[in-house]
Amino acid sequence: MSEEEGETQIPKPAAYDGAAGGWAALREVVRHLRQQEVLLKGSKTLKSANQPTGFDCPGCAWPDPEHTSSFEYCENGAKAVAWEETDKRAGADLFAQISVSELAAQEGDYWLEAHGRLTHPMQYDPAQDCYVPISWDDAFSIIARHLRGLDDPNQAEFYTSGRTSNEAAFLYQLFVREYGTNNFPDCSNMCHEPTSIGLPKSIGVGKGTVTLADFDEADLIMSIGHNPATNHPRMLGTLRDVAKRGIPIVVLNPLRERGLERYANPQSPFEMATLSATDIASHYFQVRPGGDAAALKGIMKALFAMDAVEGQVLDHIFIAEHTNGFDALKADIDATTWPDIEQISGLTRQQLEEIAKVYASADSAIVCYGMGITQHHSGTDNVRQLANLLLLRGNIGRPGAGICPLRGHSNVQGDRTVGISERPPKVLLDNIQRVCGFTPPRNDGHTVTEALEAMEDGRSKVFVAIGGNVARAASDLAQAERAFRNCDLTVFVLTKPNRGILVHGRESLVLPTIGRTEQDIQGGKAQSITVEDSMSMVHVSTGMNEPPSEHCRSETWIVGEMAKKTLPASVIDWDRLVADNSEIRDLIAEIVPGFQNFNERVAQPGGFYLGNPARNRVWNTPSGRAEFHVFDGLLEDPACPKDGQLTLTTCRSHDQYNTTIYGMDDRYRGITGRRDVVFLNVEDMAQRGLSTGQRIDIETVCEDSGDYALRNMEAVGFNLPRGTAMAYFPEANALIPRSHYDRQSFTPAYKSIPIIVKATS
Ligand SMILES: Nc1nc2c(c(=O)[nH]1)N[C@H]1C(S)=C(S)[C@@H](COP(=O)(O)OP(=O)(O)OC[C@H]3O[C@@H](n4cnc5c(=O)[nH]c(N)nc54)[C@H](O)[C@@H]3O)O[C@H]1N2
Ligand SMILES: Nc1nc2c(c(=O)[nH]1)N[C@H]1C(S)=C(S)[C@@H](COP(=O)(O)OP(=O)(O)OC[C@H]3O[C@@H](n4cnc5c(=O)[nH]c(N)nc54)[C@H](O)[C@@H]3O)O[C@H]1N2
Ligand SMILES: [Mo]
Repeated sequence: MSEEEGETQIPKPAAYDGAAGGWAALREVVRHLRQQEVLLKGSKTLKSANQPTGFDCPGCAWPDPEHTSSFEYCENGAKAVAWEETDKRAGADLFAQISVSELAAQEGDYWLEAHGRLTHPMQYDPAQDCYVPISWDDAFSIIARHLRGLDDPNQAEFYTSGRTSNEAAFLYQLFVREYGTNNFPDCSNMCHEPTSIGLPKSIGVGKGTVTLADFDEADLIMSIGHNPATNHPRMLGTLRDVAKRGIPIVVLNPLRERGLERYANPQSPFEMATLSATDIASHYFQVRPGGDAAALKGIMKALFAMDAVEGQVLDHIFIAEHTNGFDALKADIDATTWPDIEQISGLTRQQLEEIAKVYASADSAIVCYGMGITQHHSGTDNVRQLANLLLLRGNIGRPGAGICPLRGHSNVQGDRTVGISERPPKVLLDNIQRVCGFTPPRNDGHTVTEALEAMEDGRSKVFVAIGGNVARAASDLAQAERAFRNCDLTVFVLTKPNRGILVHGRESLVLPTIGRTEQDIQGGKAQSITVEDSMSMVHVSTGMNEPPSEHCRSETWIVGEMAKKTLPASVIDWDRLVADNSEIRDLIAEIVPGFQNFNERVAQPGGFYLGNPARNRVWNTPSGRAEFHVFDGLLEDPACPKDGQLTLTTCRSHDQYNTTIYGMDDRYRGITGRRDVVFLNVEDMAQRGLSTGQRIDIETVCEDSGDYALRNMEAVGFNLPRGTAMAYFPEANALIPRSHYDRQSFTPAYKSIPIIVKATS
């Protein structure tokens, strides 16, 4: 730093001094229930969250201790429930009064969705530029007319967001495959697709290998690129128990996240009464965004060095019996130099050697990870580096050890399991053909990235979504908007209106559905659904609240009616299936591997464990062994910043659920009342003469043509590594060019964008 710069005042970073959780979390639960005018109903509803006879929390996918404890929800689960249970309505009158253009002119993602629950099926009327009520029957006729009119079923895209139940998702994929396409873009494509693509190549299965019980036996937890205090708050209870046992928790995260440092359990009378808290992370290393693969290579390099001196550091017996590719991995790591590792990871050799020591002294280790690993150009390679690290010490397939991807939406894993897949496994298609008697398509379908490209250039003409908000969740907001507007028909099955419905095709339908907490009566009987959590536990969920309007329908009913109208000669008896979810489960049992005796097994308290071959050291890879993976593209990552550039990562605030904004605070990062902020390293700010509170512009450095910029943002000094920055998604998606995605999984590189910042003129 020059002398001049040295004299510049370095701003104090934004921070939150309390522990995560505690009384502040309980106060927030009450505030959010009150805001949605459901304090009483909401409190009663929350008592059934994650209970044996209640509903599965629509928040995150972290498992519950056998769904049998008496009190199993968290602050952010409560926000999700309050948001769904709201007494507010986005009724037909709202849409009659305000045109779509006027709605679109409102700023931000909070305002529209805050109107509450959708109450009527609606159709876009271009003459008035308004959504107007339509009957369900007419809505299905419009969908059928468009789908039947296409030259090729592959001209339609069928999106799923991960709240959809196993039953609805299974019916949806059955309908779409009988119709004739595998175009199943889904939220997972923007999320854990690198896990679904990378892990099978390494260990033969695309899911986590641990269960909750493993956390009781682990000697080390590594927590890489996820923020549990906000996104999986019930996980903090597990991490607290681990920390209390004196087990090290090593964190790799560019941001100092409060919830990974200290936590007071709102469900611990002692911690609440004494205002005490538990330290979570034993070691906290602030890796650069996108620097994880380099850091992991550094840790492995240190392990190889230790093994050369001490022996017994690597599990040579396991490596010999169970793996392939060890020599190639070692050669690659030997050839990777410490200066490169230090520069790209932002961590020192000494720090990485320290992690290696902690790792080598743990008998069994679990690696937990989230979007900080997956949402990069090298997302799939990153995931496979994690597998490498675990395999080197035989940390897969024994108690207290394994890999633990933190899944996103509460049933995103289940949706995939029951067939929402653009590259479906052969066994699924064979079983559909054998059991149902129609020939499903065998070609690959589209991910989100491919679907939007096809929509933009006119190859795809119809977009149907069960849930979600792709137009805001995708990268490159301008391109996503062009893609939607270029469709002949867009169909949105939603609980609440979101900005996505304003970016619609020439014809457009908004169809209101019921949520997880609400009662679904079919065939005169209350129905239950099932979901699968992050740890492959499948269990029942039963809603009990009144739906918001008599016109709201369940997703299974909507899919069944869509199928009947679109495929009059269908070989499936849709009415029989829709009338009774246990009939759907019987069909799932025949078609989806692992679901035999589904109805019987899921009726047991806590449900059942789907199993995982890698957990038993059965490797479903072509070689029948676990595969070490060489990632030699470390230095070519297009996100590696050049002089004067910063690397931007994009994350969730504490008050949001993806594109749903619950409020404007980000408590654990010390932000109140706003979202138009960019977190910057305080020395980077000083060097650029910027101060906290100043307005700045951000521009992406890229070859794509287009205006990838956010202007007039507020600079906030924060504790993150030099050369890096953070802003909130979905606003920051305007900065992410469409070409920035992982070439293996098609997942956008939301977490390593090269940018420049300057004061707003
Ligand atoms: N309340 C709430 N719960 C949620 C959601 C929500 O929006 N709100 N979303 C759900 C969904 S769909 C998902 S996928 C999950 C997401 O859960 P997370 O994976 O926790 O999601 P992010 O907010 O994206 O946070 C990523 C974390 O990674 C860190 N990080 C950023 N870049 C990097 C990097 O390059 N390397 C490393 N090591 N770390 C990095 C960030 O500092 C942050 O702490 O949560 C689910 N649960
Ligand atoms: N920059 C950046 N972008 C990201 C990410 C990031 O970290 N950074 N994360 C990515 C990730 S991990 C994900 S998963 C995607 C999220 O992408 P999506 O899953 O598409 O988006 P959500 O915001 O979760 O969808 C919210 C909408 O779902 C509807 N909804 C809620 N509950 C239900 C229900 O029970 N049924 C139905 N039918 N509809 C319902 C509501 O109307 C609500 O408006 O975003 C991705 N985008
Ligand atoms: Mo996600």
